[in-house]
Amino acid sequence: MEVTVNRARVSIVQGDITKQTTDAIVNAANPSLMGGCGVEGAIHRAGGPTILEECKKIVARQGRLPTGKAVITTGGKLQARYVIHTVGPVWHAGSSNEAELLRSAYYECLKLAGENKLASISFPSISTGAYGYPLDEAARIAVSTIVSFLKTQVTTIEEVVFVLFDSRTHQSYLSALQEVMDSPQA
Ligand code: AR6
Repeated sequence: MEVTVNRARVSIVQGDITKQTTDAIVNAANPSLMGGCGVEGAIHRAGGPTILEECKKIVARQGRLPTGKAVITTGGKLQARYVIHTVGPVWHAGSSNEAELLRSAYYECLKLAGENKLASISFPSISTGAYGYPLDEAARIAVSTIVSFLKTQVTTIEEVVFVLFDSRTHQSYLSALQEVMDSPQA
């Protein structure tokens, strides 16, 4: 599925984000930036050790990455030139400002991509794996944050791709994008 928002394309595909050819891919990291499982493990495996080396330097300089913030490194051996690392919220039954933090994670990645004059970026489904965020709610937040950013911000970004690993997640994001595009404010 693909839609146009302002002049940018937003698309939803099922697949492996490490194979994407966008300028940047986003990593659903943890605050240590030292690697992990899930999409983070896949990105470090495919991208090689230079990504982790840059992450270590960032942590030495500015400390652990707070939830909802983002930093950028090389893409190493990936086809994407950059990896933007962000930390989504751990789900605590909705009692810990999770929605706002998840919105912030997406927003900060887009902002950083624009500051680096990137034209295209791919996102995984942040927080819905090990961090346990309910899928449909997370998909709505992800999609609506991207659509509203593209509508309201001056940016170099021309293409945003959601790359979802499994069919349930893929379906959830398709429904969320349909819902956002059908809503009167869209
Ligand atoms: N491409 C696209 N999506 C993927 C890939 C891939 N190659 N591999 C997994 N996913 P998770 P989180 C999906 O757990 O919930 C890590 O250990 C996966 O199916 O990677 O934000 C970090 O170090 C799911 O839909 O991220 C953190 O400690 C989605 O990516 C913690 O997990 C996110 O799942 C972050 O948890």
